[in-house]
Amino acid sequence: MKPQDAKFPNTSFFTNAGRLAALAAGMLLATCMASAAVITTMTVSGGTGFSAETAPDRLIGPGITASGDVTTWTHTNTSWPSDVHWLTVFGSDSWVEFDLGGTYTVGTAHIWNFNTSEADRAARSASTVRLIFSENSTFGDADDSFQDLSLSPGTGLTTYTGEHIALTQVSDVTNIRLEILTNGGNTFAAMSEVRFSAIPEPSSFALVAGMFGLTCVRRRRRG
Ligand SMILES: [Ca+2]
Repeated sequence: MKPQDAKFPNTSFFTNAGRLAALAAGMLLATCMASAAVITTMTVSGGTGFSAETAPDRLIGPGITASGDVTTWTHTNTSWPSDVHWLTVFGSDSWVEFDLGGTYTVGTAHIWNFNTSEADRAARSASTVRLIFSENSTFGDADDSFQDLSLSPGTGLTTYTGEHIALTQVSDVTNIRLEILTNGGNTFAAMSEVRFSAIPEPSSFALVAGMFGLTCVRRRRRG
């Protein structure tokens, strides 16, 4: 018998109640974690620099197989122009801005780099991108913060599941600007799909913490 079992015997009502409370809290925590979901209200605009066939809205829909867990979503490897990739002139036109359609605490960036079957896939894929988080639709003012991400090129395969990068948790975000800082060296830069997931609101965690606290108090009084 372990020491803690001797201190809190299984026959104790409060021990059982505490375990049930802990189990309930754990289930609630799991529910909260599961509620971290891909933001579905997002729209995008930005640099094209080439043609409407490669417009930024290709980053949120065409080519992606959006089913189940976001980390399993795959993107087609079709050559461009095929309406499924965003392709732009690298430099002053290699940026997009996402309007999240609401206010979120953003936890994860989901990025499918340029996943064409063409030979210039790696040269046009983004290598480093800067995400600028804003609490309004204006970029360059005091509320902005940013995080730089390093990316690998798309694999060029239809089984490509992208990269899922945890972000420094930024709250109250309404708009995100993505700038391609470096690519593989080509005149053009391209990406295939970008999504973001929101994390649970702090109030959910406070509720869970409260339940754990109640459990600890009851165990302490009994012990
Ligand atoms: Ca701003």
